[in-house]
Amino acid sequence: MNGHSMRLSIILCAALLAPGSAVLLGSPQSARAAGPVWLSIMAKARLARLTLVAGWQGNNGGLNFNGYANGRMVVTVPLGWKVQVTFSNQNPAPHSAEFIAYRLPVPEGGFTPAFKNASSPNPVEGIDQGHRPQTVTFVATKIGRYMIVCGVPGHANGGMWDTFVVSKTARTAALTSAKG
Ligand SMILES: [Cu+2]
Repeated sequence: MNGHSMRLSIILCAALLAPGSAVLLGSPQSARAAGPVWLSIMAKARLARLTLVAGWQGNNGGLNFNGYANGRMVVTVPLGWKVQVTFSNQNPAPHSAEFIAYRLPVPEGGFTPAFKNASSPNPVEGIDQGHRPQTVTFVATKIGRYMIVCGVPGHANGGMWDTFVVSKTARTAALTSAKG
C-alpha cells in the first residue's frame, strides 16, 4: 500500500467510526485461556518470555514457582535463546528467582547464577508479596540441566525449585509440568 492509499484508508476508517460507531473504538476484550500462560515464545527473535510467580496458590506451603515445587515444572529453551523472566511474589514470605547449576540435594542457599544476570536483584532478601514484578533477562549460553531456585535461605531446599533445560536439539522453548 502506498502512502496515498494508506492515508485514504485512514480517512475512510475515521469516517466509518463517526458518531454512532464510537463503541467500535474500544479494543475488543481479548479471549483469556483457562489458566495463566507462563511461557510465551517469539521464535524468530529466539526469545522465551517466562512468567514466574512465587507462592502461586499455596502448593508446598507457598514454596513454589507457578504452583510447582521440587523440580516439577520443566522449562526448556534452545541453546542461545534469550530468556526474559517476569518474576513476582504472591506469598507472604519474601522470595526470589535464580537460575543455577543442577545439584541434588539442593543446597540451602549461597547460589551463583549459571548464566550472566540470571538472578533477580538481591536474591537472598527477595521481594515481598505484591512488590512490582522484576525482570530478569539472560542468554542461555550453555547446554545442560539447571535449576530455578529461590535464593532466600532455606527455601530452595524446602522444595522451592524447578527445572530449566538448555537444549542443543530443541527447536523451540517449552514448558511441561508434572502434578504432585
Ligand atoms: Cu523463597
